[in-house]
Amino acid sequence: MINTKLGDSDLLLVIDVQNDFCPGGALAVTDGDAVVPVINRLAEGFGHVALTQDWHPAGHSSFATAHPGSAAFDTISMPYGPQTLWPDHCVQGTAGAAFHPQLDTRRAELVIRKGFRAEIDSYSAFYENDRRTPTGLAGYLRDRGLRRIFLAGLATDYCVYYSALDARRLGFDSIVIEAGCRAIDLAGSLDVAWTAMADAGVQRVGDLA
Ligand code: VGL
Ligand code: ZN
Repeated sequence: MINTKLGDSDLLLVIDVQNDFCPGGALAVTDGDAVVPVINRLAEGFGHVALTQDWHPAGHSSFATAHPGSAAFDTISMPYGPQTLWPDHCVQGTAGAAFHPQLDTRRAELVIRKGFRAEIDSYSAFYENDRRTPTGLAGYLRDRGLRRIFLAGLATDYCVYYSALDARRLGFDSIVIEAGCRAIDLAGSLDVAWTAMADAGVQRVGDLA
């Protein structure tokens, strides 16, 4: 069991709660908007909250439309490894890239944008998909003395998963709050994600009281 008494070195990292990942959005996650009231409640218990925002330029290389002959959800080979292709989503400045209107962003201390380089995708809040180009979040957390990172948001099996693994890899305690997450679940990706997270020492809690 983890100690869920929250303190000053704990941060809630809210991943990509944006319109395009919610019902009606371009890359809608089933029931994605259900995380909003959960995350709003969770955030009240934390002294520190940070948000991530998927933030792609038009024509981004992760979009199927940028690869003639390919379709959304195909996997292609990129210089940094395999890349799933997505419908156009979270284009900078569009309504789809905005946070869900009911997400309470007031207490967020940091918004970290990712996926803004045209040639590389970024699932993780910490690194681009080459697993080497940092976003700067680790430095921020270290400078602020934040050591235990609780994660919630969209999607469990992509951006939450990669962020949770990287947090652990960087030496932070990493805890995924299941009630605050929903998954894309593409070809078994959710099971893969939970198994890999457990193997890496990422903790999983159903909810916080
Ligand atoms: C995400 C696919 C593409 C996510 C972002 O937030 O999980 N998934 N871009
Ligand atoms: Zn994206």
